[in-house]
Amino acid sequence: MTQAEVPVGSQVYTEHHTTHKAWKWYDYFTFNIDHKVIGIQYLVTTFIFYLIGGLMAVAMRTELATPDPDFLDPNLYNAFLTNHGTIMIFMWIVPASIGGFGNYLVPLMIGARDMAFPKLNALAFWMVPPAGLLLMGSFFFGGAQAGWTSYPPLSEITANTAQSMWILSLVLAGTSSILGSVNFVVTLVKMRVPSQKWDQLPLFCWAIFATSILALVSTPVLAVGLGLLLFDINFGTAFFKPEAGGQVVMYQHLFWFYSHPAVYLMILPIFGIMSEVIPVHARKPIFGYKAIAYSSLAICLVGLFVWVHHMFTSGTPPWMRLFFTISTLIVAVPTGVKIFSWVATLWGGKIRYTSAMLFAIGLLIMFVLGGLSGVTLGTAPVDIHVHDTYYVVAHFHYVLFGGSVFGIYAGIYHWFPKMTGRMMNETLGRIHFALTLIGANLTFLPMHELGLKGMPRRVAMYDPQFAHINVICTIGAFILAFSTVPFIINAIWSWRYGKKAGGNPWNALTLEWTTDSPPIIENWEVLPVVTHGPYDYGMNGHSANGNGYGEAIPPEPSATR
Ligand code: HEM
Ligand SMILES: [Cu+2]
Repeated sequence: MTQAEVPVGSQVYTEHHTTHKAWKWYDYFTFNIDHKVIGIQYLVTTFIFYLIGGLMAVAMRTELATPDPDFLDPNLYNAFLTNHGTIMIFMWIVPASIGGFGNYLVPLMIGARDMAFPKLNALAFWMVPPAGLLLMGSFFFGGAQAGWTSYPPLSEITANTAQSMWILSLVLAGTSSILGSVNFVVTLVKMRVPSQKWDQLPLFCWAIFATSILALVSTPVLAVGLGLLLFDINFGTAFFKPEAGGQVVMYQHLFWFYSHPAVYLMILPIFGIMSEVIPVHARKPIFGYKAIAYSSLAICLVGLFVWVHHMFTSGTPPWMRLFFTISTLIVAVPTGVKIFSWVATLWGGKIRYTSAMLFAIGLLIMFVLGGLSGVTLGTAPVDIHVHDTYYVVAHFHYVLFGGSVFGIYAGIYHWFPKMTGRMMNETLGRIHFALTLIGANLTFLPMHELGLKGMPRRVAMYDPQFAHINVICTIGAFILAFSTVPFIINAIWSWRYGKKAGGNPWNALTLEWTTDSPPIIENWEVLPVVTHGPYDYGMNGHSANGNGYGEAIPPEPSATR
């Protein structure tokens, strides 16, 4: 498709769709209302936060290489610990997967020209950088030190100004995510091309739909908890101060009612990415489309009733522990359904070991390991034993790093050609993958043992008996840090000089691949028509339409040789 030249910054909406061209680099620094610009703004901004949070992790691991506190001042260690966790969750995984991929892909996957509320969308994005700046700024006031959970009374007595900035930062990020979620729900319900039925919706869209509903239910509860904490710290109230009749445990309930579902806010969109990447690179229809779509909804529903598993040791009575153990284990069922469906999709597939596919397979391995330790932790008797030890740290890094970061990378390798019009370098991608897999396992696998042997988490100094294992973890952390180098080189270099991608380099069947790469400003010259399901690889009998969508099975792509 060729477009006529237009002056940059010209009217976004034109009556005749003949005059649009891709955006220029400086448009990415403005209040742009195109969902594709916003998606890339999210992805790049959050990746910068990821690097900052990663540097904090490396500093912590350097400190932990020896039992003594000899590298970081202990207060600074606490501040790094708190901000590392906060940044990784609230400034990276959540906004990258929902804000970044969600914004870029949802309208393209449903044949829409934009999100339902483009200005609201831009507003939601522009809340993220100030939220990050507030966090960074808190370091001028000692840095928030009470951990990413910020339990009172600790959070009410350490570094108050910094703690208040931390709260405001999270409230800002939470508001952004609420605005984004409203937008996704309305977009998915109202903006699909008329020919697209719900059961022809790509699974990534189903995932974003479920995630948005979950965010709408849970995020306001966090805002309430944090708001009350802010009042306690600054205005002399006593919601969480036991000496004045407040209840510390109430904070934990409010916090975990959001923050447990937050793990699904992180993982569901990533699951959505998996369901797109795997069938395309295995050339097979996804196994169990409906099971995957509905299991997202099931995970959301059950996920709202398990938060107390974080509070087994907070004076929770035994009958309640039993209830929350059971509900926690039930979540493993719909999650297992998804894992099973992906493995079944891979089974006998014509797998292309592209970087995207490698990261997807890596995710499967890491997530299964993290899921297993999760099942043990969800069981109250085990949790009581290893609570607040490195076993927990090992578990959540397997699911968060292995389950989320691997998925984000898979998504980037998969959609980079669509977003930039150019291919990424596969050799660098494989090096990136190998280093990431080795680094992550070297860092986090030994932590299981540390935890079982009793090393507490959130400490800058520890008993010398743990020293050897900690050295291994620290070496792993350096490998992990280094693993991002080939990725960054690859992304920057390929963006400018990579091989031209064309509209559909992977020969995929979902709608986003039916337009140019990168798509023109309003996505399509002529809106696409959906004639069959999104994953009909290798299936015959679907007639093609004017957009080439639904053509019989394409030949092996040139992109992967
Ligand atoms: C995107 C990936 C990551 C996420 C989502 C993540 C998340 C978290 C969270 C939520 C905490 C808990 C903070 C707290 O308990 O207050 C934490 C702690 C920690 N993380 Fe990460 N992290 C990630 C990557 C890494 C990496 C790559 C490393 C090491 C190379 C690392 C090392 C640590 C360490 C040493 C702690 C302190 C553990 C403790 O003392 O309890 N993290 N991380
Ligand atoms: Cu949980």
